[in-house]
Amino acid sequence: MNIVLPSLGDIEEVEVTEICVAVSDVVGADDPIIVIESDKASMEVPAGNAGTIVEISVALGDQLGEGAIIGKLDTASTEGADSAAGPTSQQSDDTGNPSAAKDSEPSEQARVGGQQVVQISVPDLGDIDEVEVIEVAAIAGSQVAPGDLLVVLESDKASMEIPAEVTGVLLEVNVAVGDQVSAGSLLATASIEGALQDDVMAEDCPSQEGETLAAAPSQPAAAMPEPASEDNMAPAAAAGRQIYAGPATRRLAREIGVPLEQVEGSGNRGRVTKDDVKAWAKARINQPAMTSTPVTSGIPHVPAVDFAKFGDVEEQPLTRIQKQVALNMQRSWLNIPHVTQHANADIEDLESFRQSIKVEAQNQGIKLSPLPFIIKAVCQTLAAHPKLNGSLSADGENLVVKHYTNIGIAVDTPEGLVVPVIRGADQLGILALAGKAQELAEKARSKKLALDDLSGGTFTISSLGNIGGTGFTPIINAPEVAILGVGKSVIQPVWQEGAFEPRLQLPLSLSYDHRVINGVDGGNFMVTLTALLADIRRLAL
Ligand code: CAO
Repeated sequence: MNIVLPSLGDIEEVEVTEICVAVSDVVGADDPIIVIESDKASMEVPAGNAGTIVEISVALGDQLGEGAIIGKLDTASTEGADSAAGPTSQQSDDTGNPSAAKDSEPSEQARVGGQQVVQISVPDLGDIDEVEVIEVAAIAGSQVAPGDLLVVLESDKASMEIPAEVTGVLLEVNVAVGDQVSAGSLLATASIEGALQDDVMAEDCPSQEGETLAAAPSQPAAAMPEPASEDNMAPAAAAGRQIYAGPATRRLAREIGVPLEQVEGSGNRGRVTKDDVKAWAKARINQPAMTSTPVTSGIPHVPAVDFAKFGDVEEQPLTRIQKQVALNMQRSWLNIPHVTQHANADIEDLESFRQSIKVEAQNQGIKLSPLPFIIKAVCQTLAAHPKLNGSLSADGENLVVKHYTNIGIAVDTPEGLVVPVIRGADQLGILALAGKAQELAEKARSKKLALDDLSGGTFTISSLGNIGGTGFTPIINAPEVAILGVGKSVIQPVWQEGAFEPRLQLPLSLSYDHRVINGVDGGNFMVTLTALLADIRRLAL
């Protein structure tokens, strides 16, 4: 059987703004088939009978008139299952008539004390007794113009936007979200431009405005709204943004707590669809950590993008560790003013020594990279500059300087970045440090780290030396106050005793918390560290 567009009242044509089903979908009598929209209202058109969709005869953007064929339904398989629903056209007539919004003109006008006050009421609702106020965009005291959204009403099947029909100032908004209203209920009172505004200007006194309005029967002087200031106009404008969405979409958004005004509509003319609402909610659920900080700190979130619109995509779920790292990084980046300082350490002599004892270390099962030398030098540098081994107390009142040195080493694993800690690193020699770093890196990669291995760090080293790069800005591992990034050493010409000498240079990047570490502290730290690495005999002192 044909699914036919029901009576549209006095509206001649409506636009198809959403197609809710696909061919071979099994639908119930009340299930929406399409959403149509006139100038003032949107409405879902239900199937009218239970059955299987065998054809969809309309496309998005089509203009339809009463009686237009929307599609075909095979009711044979479900005959009798939903007969109570009645024919499609009857169904639609009973549930919501988009023509009703046509009547949303000021229902009452009164010229009081030289101004024209109009009352904006709920228009004729056809057969519907009551509708719910689901959005109030109107704000008392704000300026409105014809077409500005005031409130959105919703019945079981249709939602209706009530716009302003006059230019003026809203004196009072008489409804709130959740109110049940019927035809003729007062929604708002407005003063038509040229009356209230002129009077207020002429009197140039706030109390005069009160007197003028007190003359209106329903407007006691005490309830007099302030004229809109620049501050309260801004939210009014934001709240007044028109949101195109069908009743089912609005219902879904309300049920799962999605603020429709934040959802980018992918439908025709920016219409928000159910899928948009679900995608918005899904994006939020998948990024609990990411969104918590921006919401509380007022940082606007990055809008969701449907990348599939531009080409093939694949979603790879983040591991638990990756999500935790994301949270830690964002927390640190947003809370700590980072400064990163770069310096090269001349490790020509260090490298000669390392090469000379590499085999010896290997015989003890130790792989000797530059890293343990750097750890050793960092420990001694921290002893000379203890502020960088500290933490800012949670209340921001004190710098907690630790009398122990536990060095965290960033380790890349298939599951994500982890930072095991070498406890008492300052007490260990270079070979022991190498062995410990190797052991922790292996434990990290085989997921054998204990909680103890991951806690208590005082300073972190992040080495990309085995990969490359001349410098980067490592993010502080809060609540520590500094982190050292290590790049790949390269031979560079260094001016020495009147000539350029080829010398191995190690790029180092120190990020520090500028709330407690000054540039001078960072600079001194780097001078000490590069001097120790340039002459590792000093590490023995
Ligand atoms: N310059 C030049 N070569 C370097 C170097 C440097 N700064 N650091 C290491 N190398 C060399 C080593 O000497 C070794 O080569 P040889 O075998 O010829 O001696 C090779 O690179 C591999 O070293 P490695 O990675 O096995 O050992 P490591 O001690 O340097 O590093 C560890 C250990 C755990 C830090 C490392 O394996 C790792 O996971 N690095 C990534 C850390 C990370 O992800 N940081 C980023 C954090 S921010 O996103």
